[in-house]
Amino acid sequence: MLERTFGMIKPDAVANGYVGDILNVIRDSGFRIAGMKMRRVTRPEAEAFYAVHKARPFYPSLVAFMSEGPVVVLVLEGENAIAKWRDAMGATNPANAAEGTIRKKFAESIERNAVHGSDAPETAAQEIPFFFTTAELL
Ligand code: FUP
Repeated sequence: MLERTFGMIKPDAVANGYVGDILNVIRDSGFRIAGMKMRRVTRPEAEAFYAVHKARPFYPSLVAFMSEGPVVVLVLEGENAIAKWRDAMGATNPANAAEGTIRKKFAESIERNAVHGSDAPETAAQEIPFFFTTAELL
């Protein structure tokens, strides 16, 4: 099924100079880039984006990290794009991520883990319009 997913290159990976490397993985995985912008995530945006984790002990630190510097937000299109992007990302904790995955190669830690990807169609349907207007999807 042709799907769209929301992806993000997080502040650690942008600051570490990995934008190009991660875009190369996106190309090699066969995605079409339907939307892409560099911007900052404000603190209120980070709080809202990760509201599902509000009660978790790592939430304040996660919100601070996500708003610390520029990110690249993406809409990736392809067959089974949601699962395919999650596979390319690897496990949340880079220590558990498979060889060759983005997080294995580029993440610093479970928090500073280089990339985000929607985990289900319902999440993608919320996350894409959180960052993109219809006119920005090409
Ligand atoms: P993922 O979908 O792989 O990004 O993982 P989760 O939705 O479980 O977690 C969202 C983000 O919270 C992770 F990307 C990083 C952060 N996190 C922590 O900082 N510590 C944890 O123990 C778990 C998650």
